[in-house]
Amino acid sequence: MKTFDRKDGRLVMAHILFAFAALLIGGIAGALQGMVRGGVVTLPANIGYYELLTAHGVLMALIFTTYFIIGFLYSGASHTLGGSLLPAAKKLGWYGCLMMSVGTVIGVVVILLGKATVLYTFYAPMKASPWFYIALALVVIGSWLSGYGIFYQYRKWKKGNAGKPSPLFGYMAVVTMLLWQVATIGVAIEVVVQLIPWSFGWVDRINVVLSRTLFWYFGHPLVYFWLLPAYICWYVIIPKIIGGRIFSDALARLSFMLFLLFSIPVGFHHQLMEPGISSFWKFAQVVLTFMVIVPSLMTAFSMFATFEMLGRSKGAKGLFGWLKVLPWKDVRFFAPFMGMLIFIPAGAGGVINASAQMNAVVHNTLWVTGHFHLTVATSVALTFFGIIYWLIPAVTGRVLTPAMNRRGIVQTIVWCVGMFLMSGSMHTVGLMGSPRRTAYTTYNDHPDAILWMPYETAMAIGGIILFVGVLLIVWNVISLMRAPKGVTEYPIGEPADKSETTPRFLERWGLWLGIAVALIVFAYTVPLIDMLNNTVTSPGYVTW
Ligand code: HAS
Repeated sequence: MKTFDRKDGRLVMAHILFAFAALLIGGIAGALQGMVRGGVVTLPANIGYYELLTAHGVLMALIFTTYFIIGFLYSGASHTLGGSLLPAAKKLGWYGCLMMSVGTVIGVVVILLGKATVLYTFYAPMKASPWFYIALALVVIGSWLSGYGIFYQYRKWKKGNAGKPSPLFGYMAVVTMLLWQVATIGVAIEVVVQLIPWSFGWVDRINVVLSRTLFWYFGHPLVYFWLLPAYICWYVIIPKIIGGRIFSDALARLSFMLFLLFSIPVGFHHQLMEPGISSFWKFAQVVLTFMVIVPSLMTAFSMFATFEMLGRSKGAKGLFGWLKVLPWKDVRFFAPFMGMLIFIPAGAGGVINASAQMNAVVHNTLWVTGHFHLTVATSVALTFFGIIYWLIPAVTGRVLTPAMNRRGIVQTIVWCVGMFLMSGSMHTVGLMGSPRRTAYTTYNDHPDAILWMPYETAMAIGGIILFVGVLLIVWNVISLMRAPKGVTEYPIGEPADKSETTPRFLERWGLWLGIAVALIVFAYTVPLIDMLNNTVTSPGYVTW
């Protein structure tokens, strides 16, 4: 069994530990803010609800995810693209990590000082301290450096293995980081060209629609930057853990490429209710949004096929006979599987959001908060949690014990119960009109708002249960760091049909990047020209 390079393990662990520290602090902020919103507690006068909401969103959605993803991708690049990281790739990884950490610390301090209560989407014309935007820029630049490290490792592997298709994990890591590089250009322009000069007072006013458009150019592919590493686990790791095979290597690669093509030119589906964008371009981007659903449907098909093939090989009968042969007591499978299962209603919610007429009903309500707690905070987060039970032991030279495995199963169940209560209530009360991004209020005892109250209390109870889930996962991470010494395999699945050749065109990066750029140019050029000609601008506001 190939063991993991221990020096590379340090880089991976630095990212993973930072991610879980962010999860813990973000979880404390989340639990408090959830209890306030549910009317269960009131905060002391010097702590603001929106301040906690900003800390929660930034730490969970931006920091926990980015650190975990980079750590995970580096582990796969090291293991599958040559067995250890090349010195330049490792250096880039460490510089990236350092720069992101400086940015994160500055950002969190500024938020906690109450100088950047602008939520994780930092919409203008709410104006934060310039240091908040500088911190964000550092995080993004740091992540770029890490991305370059992965590209470098991949290029060198390709040079040394001319004519061979790259290992599936390495290929998927490159697509994920490529998507990230292209997507972050939007937010980098927003932060550097618009927000920093404006927050320093070098310019008085800001073009709001332009800034929001640049944000969502980044904000939607951001959700696939979260999702794709979870899909790497589903496609590559899960087949090995369950003792099965990857249904099709080529299908897996094609689905990743389709994400690169279709995940970026769709940001307007977050702005369907906003003025300043013509309905034609909103329609065009909604059509492209429906295209980005296709690779997720391919993933669902592929996962069902993997389970079905395993079932048949073990003599299972009937449509769902495969359910009986899956290793339910193995947390490395159980946690990601619950993520998959929950992605069915979570994804269906996304399809509802993307339908323009229905978006008018749900936009800016708690339904949307419910949607993203099912997608990123359940499907993605549970998959990431499932990964740590083999990743930490593999990269630190330890083994998972049965007690830790059991605690992992309990943690997964706690998470699902908490999320069912919290996200279920958010979806329901959102349909009843309860807005998102608001603190507790009964709107002067308005009869509609009174009807929302029981659901908001249920949300708070769900939030408290989820906080127990955060404590349990942090406990598990610490236990895994202290697990008995030994050798744990880095589980990489094999394709079912090894004779199936992977089409070469799937690795023609110039071609795919060219199509992606063409789609972006199509979807954004005319609307951006309109916005640049738009002279409606706004001064900044500090609303807190
Ligand atoms: Fe979304 C808003 C549309 C997916 C995250 N989304 C958000 C926001 C976030 C977010 C964070 O069109 C809020 C941003 C904010 O703060 O304002 N979303 C979609 C669509 C999809 C989608 C069409 N979203 C995600 C994912 C996210 C995420 C993934 C995070 C990881 N979303 C929207 C829209 C909005 C939005 C609008 C704006 C709303 C508004 O008005 O503000 C699709 O990609 C979903 C496709 C998924 C599927 C499901 C496939 C199922 C699979 C599981 C297979 C299961 C198996 C197990 C094999 C079609 C792959 C089976 C086992 C058995 C036993 C049966």
